[in-house]
Amino acid sequence: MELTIRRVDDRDPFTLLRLPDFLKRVALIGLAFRRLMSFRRRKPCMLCCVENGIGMNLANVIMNIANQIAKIRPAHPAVGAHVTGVYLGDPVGSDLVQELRDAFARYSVLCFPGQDIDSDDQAAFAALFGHVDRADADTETDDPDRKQSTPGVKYISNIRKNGKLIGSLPDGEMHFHSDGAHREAPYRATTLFAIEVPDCGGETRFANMAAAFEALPNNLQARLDGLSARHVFNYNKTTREEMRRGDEVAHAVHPLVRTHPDTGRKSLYLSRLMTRNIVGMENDEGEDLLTMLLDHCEKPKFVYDHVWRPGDLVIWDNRSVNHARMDFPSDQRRLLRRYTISDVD
Ligand SMILES: O=C(O)CCC(=O)C(=O)O
Ligand SMILES: [Fe+2]
Repeated sequence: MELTIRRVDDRDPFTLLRLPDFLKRVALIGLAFRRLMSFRRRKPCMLCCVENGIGMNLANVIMNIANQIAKIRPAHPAVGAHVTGVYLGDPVGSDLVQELRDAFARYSVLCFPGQDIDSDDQAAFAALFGHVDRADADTETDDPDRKQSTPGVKYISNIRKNGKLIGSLPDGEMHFHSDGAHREAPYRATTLFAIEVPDCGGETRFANMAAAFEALPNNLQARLDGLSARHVFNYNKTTREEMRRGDEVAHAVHPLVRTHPDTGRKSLYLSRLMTRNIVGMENDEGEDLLTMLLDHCEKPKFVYDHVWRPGDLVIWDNRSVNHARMDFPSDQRRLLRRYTISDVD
């Protein structure tokens, strides 16, 4: 099913051609204005008089008119959608924000292809969905996220300069997980912007944990609701087997079934990489239950594999999806820019 929202697709002139003449003209004026606004933002001194002259209210009205067509197309029957016709290097018109939030609640993963954005643009986009994390590097804490963070932005990359990694989570396969499950307050959402991607492999996989919960028999749902699980994390470990070995540095306990605050849907909150055990079931029975649930929620019917192209901006909801990464050749460069989003205090 396709949801149409108002926004001009300036990357697809044929979309414009399908509009009635009047709307085409309005859209083109809006498009030109948006370009002007974008230029003004990058060269503020030269064009500030234009902004003052027109006034921000009028600017917003014109941009909203220009937001004629954006298409949101499901990426997979269970999870994810592609959003085209939205250029995130420009200010997003006010009426579009709610539509994007609604789409985010509905699809859990949104991909905006063909973006040309800097880190400020990405942070501004992330701020539409919550509080953008700006944690300072802090070497005293146990939390590996805080140790790794520069203020806000983080790079996911296997690129090495003078033998030293320029980013985190560098190489190969990474098992399913939910960002920040090892923290008392996990991350609400994560954004990744693709700068360099390998020719093959390195897809990010998204599993709809609400659909996985809903597909379980009622008696099992009732049994799980009320249980909790312990989650661990260490940035140097990307598979369950590695994570189970030795000295995890950070952990937290959360309910095994969570209710999404925006949709009211219940979902499973456990993952192959991070969930060490179900609390009170540190025996074979608990391990069997965990293994069964992990296999269940990774079934293809719940999972969308995102094939990256440079310029893709993806946001996902850690409250309703797990994500993983497929293996990729070690001699190919991969570089993505990341911001996480937390609940607003
Ligand atoms: O590299 C990827 O595709 C995903 C990395 C990841 O898990 C993350 O950024 O949270
Ligand atoms: Fe992650």
